[in-house]
Amino acid sequence: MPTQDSPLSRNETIKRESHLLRGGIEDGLARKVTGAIEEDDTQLLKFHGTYQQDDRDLRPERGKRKLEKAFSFMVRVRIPGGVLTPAQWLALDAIARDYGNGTLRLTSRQSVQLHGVLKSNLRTVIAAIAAAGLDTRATCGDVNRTVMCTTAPLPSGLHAEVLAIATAISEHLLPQSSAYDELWLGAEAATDADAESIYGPTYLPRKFKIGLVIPPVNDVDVLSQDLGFIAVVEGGALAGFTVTAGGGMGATHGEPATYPRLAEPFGFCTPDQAVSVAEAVLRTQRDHGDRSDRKHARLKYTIADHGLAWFRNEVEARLGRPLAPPRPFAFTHTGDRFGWTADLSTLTVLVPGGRIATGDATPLVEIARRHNGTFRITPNQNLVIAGIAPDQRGTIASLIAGSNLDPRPTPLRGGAMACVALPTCGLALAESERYLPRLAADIDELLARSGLAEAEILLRVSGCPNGCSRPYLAEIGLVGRAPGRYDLHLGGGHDGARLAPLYRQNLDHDDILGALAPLFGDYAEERQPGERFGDFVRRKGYTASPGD
Ligand code: SRM
Ligand code: SF4
Repeated sequence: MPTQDSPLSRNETIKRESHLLRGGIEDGLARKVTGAIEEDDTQLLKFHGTYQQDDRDLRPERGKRKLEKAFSFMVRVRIPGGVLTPAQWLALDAIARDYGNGTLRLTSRQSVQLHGVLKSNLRTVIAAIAAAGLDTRATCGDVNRTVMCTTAPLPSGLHAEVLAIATAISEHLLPQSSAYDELWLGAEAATDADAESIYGPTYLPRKFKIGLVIPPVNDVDVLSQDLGFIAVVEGGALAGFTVTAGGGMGATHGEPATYPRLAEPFGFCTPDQAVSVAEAVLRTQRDHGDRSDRKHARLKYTIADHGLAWFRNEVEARLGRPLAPPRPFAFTHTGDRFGWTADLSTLTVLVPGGRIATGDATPLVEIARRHNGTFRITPNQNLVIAGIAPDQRGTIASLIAGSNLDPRPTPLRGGAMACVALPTCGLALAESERYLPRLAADIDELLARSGLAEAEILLRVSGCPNGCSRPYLAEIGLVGRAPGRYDLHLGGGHDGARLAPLYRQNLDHDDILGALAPLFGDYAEERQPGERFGDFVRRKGYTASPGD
């Protein structure tokens, strides 16, 4: 736990001296001699929704030729609940084609990322995103990030109701500084005298994540969020939310003080109270989160250090009233349900690696040109095409049939997710998105050999222990350790309600298959009716890691 005397982390000074997120960004954008901006300003840029990166595939060659790294920027769009109109889809597609690397990347938090944007085009890109009625505010940085919301097709108006609350929370917790409008949208410089009444001048100690979920689906992995709202539905109507706090995935190899953690339920609120509860929790973390050690600065550590009862008291003090006790909840699954809904109004398709290559010929562009409903990005990096008009069904079905988007993936592939990792992620220790196709194909083959081709097993890969694909909640989770080497975690729940302990360390591809093959054999022979793989390995005690 930090003490009064613990020195503040460098980022705290950068934030405090930034004049509410301006820093030297303006000058950095203007400097033509480099494709990068000043290091301190890269921290501030995140609050505006963009990360400086470089193409790691090109590093050796550029290094040899004594060239600057191949710098470019990743731009992350804020899309509460992942819902886009067809016009917005077309706009993002065009921006990625004109100014990015030609791809759209659907993320594990229902956003869209553009990669490969040059510094000289950053303003144009963010302004074009604004022209499409979207923004990139607070999608990165020490603030509340994109708010997630269940996308699974539901038979009632519940989705719209919960999405509206997710959007309201997202809007309410945006930074108030006008730096974004000034830097990117050409607004007049403001004094911002009263700005940041919620965050204060140094924002949060670290990133903060919120998700809303409608059981029995747990597609947003609500227990991995700093703050979660689990819908309580009575008589078909939304009665309120059980509120959870203290989830998070990130860890660092060899540093046991960092760990993934599941959120705990601590209260209940009615729908109209959700925004104020979110603000009270955020203020609690603002005041008590660790500002000296960024590896200990998430809400999960604040709660682990002080206890849930202390935390609830702090939230209630900021809320000005007590919270009702949490209500029970149960989930059936976290994955997406692919294909058409029974009423043929909605189609869910697998997007391999969450990556969509853009261009006029892309079937999704053709669909967006005809579609009057919405696109919903799922928390598993897939896509729901919702509200399909009867006269568009045939066309949409045939456009999808001619694409890489799969409405009927194998059960394993359908439940698999990988983070971006190489070549753009500066923190990647191993491949992930580029590794998943080979890994999933080989695991599918193993499963088929054991007569398990239809087994629904949750597989997730991350290129480092930060866990951006939430691998610690998977039934089979792989966490990058070094090029071609992964730690294997086993035994998460199919419902996102149980962590997967470490099973084996530092495995290469053949080791991974070698470790899984006998487990699949046993699972085929010895599982109980309906028993999930994650439950089976826990029951059989396969989660120990001898020798590790
Ligand atoms: Fe993440 C950092 C990609 C969801 C935990 N994450 C990064 C960065 C920005 C690397 C960096 O800091 O330089 C990655 C950019 C890669 C690239 O080239 O695009 C990155 N994270 C992603 C995405 C794109 C993964 C994906 O393939 O979908 C997801 C974007 C979400 C979004 O749209 O907002 C993404 N990241 C997550 C999640 C999952 C979630 O939020 O549900 C987690 C685990 C949950 C959590 O936060 O605990 C996650 N990302 C991290 C961490 C570890 C944080 C920690 O508490 O230790 C980092 C590193 C950091 O913050 O220092 C990180
Ligand atoms: Fe990068 Fe690690 Fe996140 Fe993968 S898990 S995107 S490698 S930070």
